[in-house]
Amino acid sequence: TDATAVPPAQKSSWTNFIKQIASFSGDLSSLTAPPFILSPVSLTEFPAYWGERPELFSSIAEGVDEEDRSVRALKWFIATLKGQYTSRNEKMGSEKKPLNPVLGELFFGEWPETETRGKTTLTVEQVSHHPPVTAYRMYNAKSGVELSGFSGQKTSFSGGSIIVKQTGHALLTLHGLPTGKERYLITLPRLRIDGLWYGSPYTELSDMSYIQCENGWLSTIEYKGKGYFSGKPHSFKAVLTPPYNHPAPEEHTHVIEGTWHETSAYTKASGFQPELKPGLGTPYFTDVRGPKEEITVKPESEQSEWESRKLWRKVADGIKNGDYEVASKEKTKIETSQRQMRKDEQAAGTTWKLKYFEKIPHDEVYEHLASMYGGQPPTEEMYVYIGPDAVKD
Ligand code: HCR
Repeated sequence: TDATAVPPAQKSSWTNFIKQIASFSGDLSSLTAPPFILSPVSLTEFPAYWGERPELFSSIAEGVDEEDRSVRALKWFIATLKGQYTSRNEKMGSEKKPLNPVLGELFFGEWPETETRGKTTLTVEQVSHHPPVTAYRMYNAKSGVELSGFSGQKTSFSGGSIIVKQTGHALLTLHGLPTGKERYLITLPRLRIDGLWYGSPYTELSDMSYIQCENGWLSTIEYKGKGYFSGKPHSFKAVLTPPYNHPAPEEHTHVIEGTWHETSAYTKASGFQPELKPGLGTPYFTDVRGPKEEITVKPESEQSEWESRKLWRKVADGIKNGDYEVASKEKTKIETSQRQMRKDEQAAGTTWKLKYFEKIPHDEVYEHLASMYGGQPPTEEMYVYIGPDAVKD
């Protein structure tokens, strides 16, 4: 077999890279990859995938009851997966190695207000460099829907694929419902990066992830790829179950099956029949074949030196223009200045201070919600948003 997607001049460097990955477990970001696989986009931009269906996000709060809101939360979550996991393949031809954010790197953006929705804003901060950890907060003030979370990766190599265990979690909070606030824990699927040998990596999801609402509704999402139960890539099956003390659990269990990059539909929706509800009335549960809305970011001339696109501009241009010498020279400049900052901090006995988030070692909301369905690990840290528009309720 031949690594067909690898430019001839980079074949040996690609083979070396794969060998390095295979003999190494941990933080992939520190490995040097051949130019053809480099992406000009920093990992701090990735949380924007959560917001690319802004109507679905803000309308979670419009659900008439807990069951309806849980359905809407699941629908929005599934609809984000295509962007999260296949958009690099669509835009750049394959999964690529994102730029490894520096500590303190920031990314801001918004999905502007329209007639049908309020404005949704996103704040992202890189809270750790090695290993990379990204904290984010997305908020729609009009509907009171907020998502906050953090994202890290533990990687290993198995059977020719990179296995990525995602660390971190997200909390979805609906503020200001007539019944008070309602919180949901969202956990993240495991990734397998296949197609490495051919030089055209793509991401497949595996295992399970959960959306646990504090009032007891639980979505269990099972991911399968090609060759497993449906034989189709990017398949999933989601089961939404009512709280344990619900009087009619069977009639209120929802089952949705399909592919997360195309369409999914109910295979069981007895009782509640949300597909008949206004606004949810399509034969599909999710249909993400149409366009999504990318985040709006203010021009670089108005950005600070810490904002991702401005910070990486010269490196990104080098990668885009195929001028890898420039890219690597500019990357070295950024890394050198970062090392100097860490040295200065050490000498002064200080540490880097986060700007928009505060780290807490144990997240009680996570602990409580994970214990409801036996989620692992039993406890986890969290980065709490402390920006000027933090919601206090
Ligand atoms: C694993 C990955 C970096 C992390 C990316 C994450 C998990 C980040 C959080 C997002 O919400 C979802 C997401 C999607 C990406 O699929 C995932 C990336 C895929 C590749 C990249 C590696 C660090 C790069 C490996 C190098 C390969 C492509 C040769």
